Amino acid sequence: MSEQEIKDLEKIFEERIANDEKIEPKDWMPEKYRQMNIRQISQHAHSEIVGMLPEGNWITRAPSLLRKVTLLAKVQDEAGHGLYLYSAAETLGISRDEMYKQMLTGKAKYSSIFNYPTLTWADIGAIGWLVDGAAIVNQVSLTHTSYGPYARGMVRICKEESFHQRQGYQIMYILANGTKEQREMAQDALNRFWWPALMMFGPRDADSTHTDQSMKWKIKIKTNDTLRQMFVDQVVPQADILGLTIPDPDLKYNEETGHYDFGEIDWEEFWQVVKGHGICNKDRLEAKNKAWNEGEWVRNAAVAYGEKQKEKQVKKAS
Ligand code: FAQ
Repeated sequence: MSEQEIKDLEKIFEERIANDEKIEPKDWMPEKYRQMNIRQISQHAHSEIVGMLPEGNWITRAPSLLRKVTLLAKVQDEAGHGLYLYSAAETLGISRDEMYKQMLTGKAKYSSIFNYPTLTWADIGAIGWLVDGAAIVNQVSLTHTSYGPYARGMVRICKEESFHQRQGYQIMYILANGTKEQREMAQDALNRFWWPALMMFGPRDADSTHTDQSMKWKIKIKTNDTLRQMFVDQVVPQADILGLTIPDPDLKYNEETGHYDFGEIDWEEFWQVVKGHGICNKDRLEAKNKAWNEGEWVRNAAVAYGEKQKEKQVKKAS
């Protein structure tokens, strides 16, 4: 393709973005746009898949049969989200195997939040309320992202995440209105998950590598700081209803801006976790590698079954 032809295609692409048109898999797109989407969508998929581990840890210990089936269904939903997202990324020309290997080898990132342990049952409530809550704030904005398959995947994922958020909040509500020990357990979970939940939105806008270009191409619709503020504004009144205290002495409603001001995030901790030095980074990757290795026979059996079915169809047709 000549330089002029590429320039013309770039112009058409930029116009389509400006007009809020969705970019579809077979459309022409700049290579950088393709790569940025692969990066974000695959990291998002890895987060869903690794995110099954902290909650999966409590399935056998959930306090009742109802809690057990609900948690089981939630964790299965997260697997489904991972699969939609891998499929969306595959439409950009990368294979699922390649993405998965990037995650297993620690080359690809996944959300920092899943490197924190789940120590008590209240942590399952805090994850549903805060982690799914933060995920929804981010993902509702991503339903308007410019890449069609990602945007459509987000619509369905958000519906399921809002159910997850409610089940988490309901766990917190029951605990917060229970015995003294239960209230203390709920408060302790909030204390440990509050700051990591705020870190899910990524570095400050001023320190973010990708935000400017992502916003230009409408891969991201809102910046990290904007989404973080939306989350804080949404969650503070919810904590008040629970009668729990958000562990931030600087948290205060600002009459002038109409938003809650909040304290400084420990960015040193954030980058340590992102770089692989969080409490559970090593365990998470070990668990995923173990599952991958031990599941080899299942994958082989599925491929063999698929081939047999194909042979049967060919025989029928001939
Ligand atoms: N953790 O330039 P930016 C869920 C990395 S929800 C780890 O600002 P960007 C649901 C970033 O990748 C959680 N790494 O990056 C669930 C980049 O590294 P790179 C997943 C982080 O992309 C609930 C570098 O720092 N949601 O799973 C984090 O513009 C319960 C510079 O940062 C999504 O992925 C972090 N927190 O903005 C499942 C949503 N933050 O690639 C189970 C889609 C930043 O240059 C249970 N993603 N980094 O090596 C996004 O919206 C964006 O990618 C952000 C980051 C906002 C996460």
